[in-house]
Amino acid sequence: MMGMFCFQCQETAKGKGCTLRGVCGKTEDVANLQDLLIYVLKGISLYSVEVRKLGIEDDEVNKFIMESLFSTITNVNFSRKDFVERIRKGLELRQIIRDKLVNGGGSIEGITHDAAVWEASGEEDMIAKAGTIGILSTENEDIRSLRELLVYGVKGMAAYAEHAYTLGYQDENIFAFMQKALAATLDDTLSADDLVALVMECGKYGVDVMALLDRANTTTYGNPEITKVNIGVGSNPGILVSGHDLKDFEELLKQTEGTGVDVYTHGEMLPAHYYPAFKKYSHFVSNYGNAWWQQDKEFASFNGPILMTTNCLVPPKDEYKDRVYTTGVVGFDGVKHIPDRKNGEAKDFTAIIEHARNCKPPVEIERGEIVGGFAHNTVISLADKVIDAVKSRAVKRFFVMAGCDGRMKGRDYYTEFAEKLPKDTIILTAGCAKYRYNKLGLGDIGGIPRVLDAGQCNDSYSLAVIALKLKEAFGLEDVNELPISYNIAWYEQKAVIVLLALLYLGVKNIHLGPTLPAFLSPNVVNVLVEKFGIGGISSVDEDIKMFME
Ligand code: FSO
Ligand code: SF4
Repeated sequence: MMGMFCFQCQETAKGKGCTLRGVCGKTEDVANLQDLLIYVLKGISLYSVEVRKLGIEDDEVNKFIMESLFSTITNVNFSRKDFVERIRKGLELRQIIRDKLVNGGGSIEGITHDAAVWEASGEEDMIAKAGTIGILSTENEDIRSLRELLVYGVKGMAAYAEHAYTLGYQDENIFAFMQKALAATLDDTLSADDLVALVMECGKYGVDVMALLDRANTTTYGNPEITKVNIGVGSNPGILVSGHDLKDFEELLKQTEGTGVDVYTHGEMLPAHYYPAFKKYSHFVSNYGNAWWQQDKEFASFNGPILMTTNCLVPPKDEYKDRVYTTGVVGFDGVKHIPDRKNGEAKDFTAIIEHARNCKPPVEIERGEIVGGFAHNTVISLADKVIDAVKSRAVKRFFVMAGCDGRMKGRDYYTEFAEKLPKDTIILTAGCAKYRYNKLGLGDIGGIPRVLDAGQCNDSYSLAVIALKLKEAFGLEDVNELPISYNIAWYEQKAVIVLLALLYLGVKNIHLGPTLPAFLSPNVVNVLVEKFGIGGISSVDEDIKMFME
């Protein structure tokens, strides 16, 4: 046994690192193969950065790096076979891009790093190699911390870039940054300050990628609208769609039309209800359940098949495993997978639709409605109302509580925090963190709901746009002068890019919980505290007092 080491998410074992098996369910071999895949991506990047200098943009490399990074995010892919295949393909691509560099007149002389030259003859070779290149192979704790912070930021960026790409939107500068950052993590001459600078630059591209995805989503599906979402069930069999991929969702809606099979959202797919393009489908019934980590119970009672378009997948229980379908970069050995689009045609969802026809309708677990759709376009159209409410002191403060939910007990904090907030405050949210308080019935202030849901985690961008617009409207110099506090919950690496994007936009005093990332060394935490006033959380009462002062 060679062990593993992963500390990329909030639930990492003992707040330090998973060493035997992931708390997420990731096995040792998969964890190590993921590390090796990242190593391969770094090796490819050493060449692709040089190839780009020759004016050559390699679409295949860009796509492969983006998808591979995405596949290593927490709860995306647990399949050993998928990672072995990706590493094999990666080594092939590394050779191709190397040849392009040579043929284009570039020099490979300086590219001597092991990541650029090692070879594997088979799976066993890969496993052996994986044991030598893990996170802990960077000995200096601060350099390791900054390298990993950068890699996790880039992983989050890749996920959002992939969603935009699927809708036909891409930005070569974003691909170039991902590759530059990956290559930089192999460079032993870079100081901690150099890496801090790259982490900040990562935030800039974080803003860009979320703006790109916002444009892709709203151009394709319209601007989210204020929407009441049913949380009950209908009487037909259904398909439950989870994850973040709207293109999959659209194609499934089209293919289920008239089949007698209803479509439901789960977790982060809830905001699909807010898009005008999906409202016309009468078989698009409701949102079933809560955040990702409750899927072990909710998938069981749903009775029908479940489509996982992205994270967060929890290793499925036997009781419903045969009803789970993965697609895109998601994978789990022994679970059915719906293949990618070919030649620009839609994915073929026939198998899951046929499966649904023979299933019982979902068991009702709750009834009622939740309201959402407060992305930037909607909130800005309500700007006068919002500004008046702030001026008249009817609204004293906004709380950005975007981010992720998770299993950890301490996350009860966020429910209690929302409940105890003074009644003249409004919560701005996005991501699956909202499930901690979106069913509490917190009321409204003069018609403005006290929980404004902008959408998925990527729609945290909307919250930043709203803050910047309010700054303008109030004629303020600095976004930090607004009556907005940030109490953000994080879980996986998309939250890392959201955080870096907020820092890039100049937001200060962000509080991050339920625990600070294990991958931040004490010195890196100090830098974040000194430069940005980043803090953790303490008790609900103390924190509310601190924020309201
Ligand atoms: Fe949640 Fe999972 Fe959207 Fe994350 S479902 S935790 S930040 O993948 O992506 O908010
Ligand atoms: Fe552990 Fe999180 Fe890594 Fe899974 S993703 S192995 S839970 S640190």
